[in-house]
Amino acid sequence: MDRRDVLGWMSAGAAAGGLGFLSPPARGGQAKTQEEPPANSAARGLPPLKITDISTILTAPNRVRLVIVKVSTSEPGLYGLGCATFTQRARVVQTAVEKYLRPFLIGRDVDQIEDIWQSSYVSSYWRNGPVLFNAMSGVDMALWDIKGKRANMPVYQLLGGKCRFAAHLYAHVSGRDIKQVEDNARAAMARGYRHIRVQVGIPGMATYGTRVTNEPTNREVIGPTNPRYVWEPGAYLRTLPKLFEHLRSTLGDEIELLHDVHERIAPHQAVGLCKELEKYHPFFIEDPLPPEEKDHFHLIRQQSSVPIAMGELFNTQQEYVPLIAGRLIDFIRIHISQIGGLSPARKVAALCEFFGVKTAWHGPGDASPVAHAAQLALELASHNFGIHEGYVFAPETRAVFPGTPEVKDGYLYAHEAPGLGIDIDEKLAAKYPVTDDPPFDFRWGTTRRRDGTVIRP
Ligand code: GCO
Ligand code: MG
Repeated sequence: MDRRDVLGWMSAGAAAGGLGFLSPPARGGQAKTQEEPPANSAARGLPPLKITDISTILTAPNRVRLVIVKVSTSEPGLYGLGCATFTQRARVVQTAVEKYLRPFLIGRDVDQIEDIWQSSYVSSYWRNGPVLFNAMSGVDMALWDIKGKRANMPVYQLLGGKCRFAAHLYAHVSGRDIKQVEDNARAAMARGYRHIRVQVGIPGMATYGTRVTNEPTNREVIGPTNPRYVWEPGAYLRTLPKLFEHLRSTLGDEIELLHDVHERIAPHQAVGLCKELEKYHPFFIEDPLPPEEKDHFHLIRQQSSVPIAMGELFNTQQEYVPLIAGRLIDFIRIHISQIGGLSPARKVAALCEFFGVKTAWHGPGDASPVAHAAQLALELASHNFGIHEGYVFAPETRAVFPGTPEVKDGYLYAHEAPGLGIDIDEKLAAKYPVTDDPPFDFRWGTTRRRDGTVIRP
């Protein structure tokens, strides 16, 4: 087909209602519309379906602002759910979905997931980024959910079928001091976990990942940071090898230990830390450097065999492909909704397999249960699955999302149902509204060094 034919095909489709641009031109030059799927359509036997509505459901059970996208179809009662959660910018994602994607996509054929992704991607000339990609992810996951429901199969079947019965999880363990980390690690092991992420509080410092600081009365969750404290890396860098030494000598060699640096140290410190931790055989060390310093991963690689996990802040292929293709990381930590949903994630998973990189998708509490269900579908079907970030949702959140995957003995099990296997109780969700106070949720705040310099992040 030369360029003139393509243009003729597109305009004939547009003339037929604007929806026929994916139907091949019929013999004799006449384009078919989507109302008449081609005879060899994979949807043979199923009625053609259109997107009739796209809405957002904002809900904050357990005080985490979740953004869920619901795509409704022309089949009464058939809808899909996707995760578009960007906790710190929930309203902006909501606007992107409702004001831009909704009018752009109403009327589209629900079966054309890839084309919907590609056309949404360029529906504004400036593209990608956490807002637009989370919005697209909400739609994308919802379309996979619908396709699974239509096929009467769980999404993992559509992605190739199970190659494991469940996904290994890692438990989040932290403590005010090394001894408390050990105690909490033992408790997690007793619950069946074989993989444990360990974070220890550094007195007086806004340490990432610890629930408590040196103040025993401080019950604040220090999600990312606690702006009431400063951050200087010295004591942290001296403590971490001691933590690993202690845990290896008290817990033994069988337990897999993970740690998240959360991008707060300089490149030369990252190299030194990875070298020091090597003898304790960590399962992985996460984000020793921020994305802005990704070229320094070469230095770590040259000097240490510690497995590196990286990627939760990445948006686009321009950012993560070089690290994968350069064999500079061992686990990809991308946040699936941050890169646009399951459609790009399955491509990343396949790419990673060929470069010896395993998946460890980012999945803390600010990824909704819908995101975890979507991730799990891909993990069950990916040979190069590494580990699932274990977040045990509180009963309120589980009640809002019936079908939240089950945690058992350190494994995450899919809810065996067509589609993503997860639903939302909209009435209950409405009981946990997202409020605008405080304006930054998840207690995200600016953490600074002693002299006032802002740290990233
Ligand atoms: C992780 C992450 C999270 C992020 C959080 C930001 O590895 O789980 O680093 O804890 O800090 O998702 O909102
Ligand atoms: Mg992290």
